[in-house]
Amino acid sequence: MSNQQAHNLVYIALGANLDSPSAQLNNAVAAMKALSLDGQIQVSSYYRSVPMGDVEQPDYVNAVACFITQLAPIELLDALQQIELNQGRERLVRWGPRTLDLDILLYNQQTIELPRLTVPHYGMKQRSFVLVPLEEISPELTLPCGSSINKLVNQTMRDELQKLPA
Ligand code: PH2
Ligand code: MG
Ligand code: MG
Repeated sequence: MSNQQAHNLVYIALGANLDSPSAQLNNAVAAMKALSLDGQIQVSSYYRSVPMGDVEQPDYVNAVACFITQLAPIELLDALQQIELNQGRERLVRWGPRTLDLDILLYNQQTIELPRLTVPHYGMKQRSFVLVPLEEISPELTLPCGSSINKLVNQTMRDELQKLPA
């Protein structure tokens, strides 16, 4: 991309519900440091959450991370999918159990509509396991649609999650 900025602030949702989910998230955070311009990555607490959707499966551990990257959106998607594969991700059932899911939530304030990638993430405004950790690391955040994070989060959403000890 010709007008790609050198510094892009990105937010990533992490989720896992197989093979020691918290350890999967730890490994993913370590791997994502390589995508960060300065090697720094900000990570929320880990939250236990009941599975969304109709598939019977174990509870999830979810978190949100943010960092600055020089990668273009599709390069970032490729890198995240490689991390998912490295950690044993198999795409069997839509919304089914997985060792690791890394979803791009936000890429600067950009709206992206590509065959492989929609940003902001299409479901993020409805999901407690995304919004609550997002608010934890960025309480002042405003989404590209103009909604501020603290207006999107409510007590019902907080009550749906169990914060895990650090
Ligand atoms: N991810 C899904 C389907 N359902 N439920 C929770 N609680 N957390 C997730 O990350 C999640 C889910 C597919 O991406
Ligand atoms: Mg995904
Ligand atoms: Mg997902």
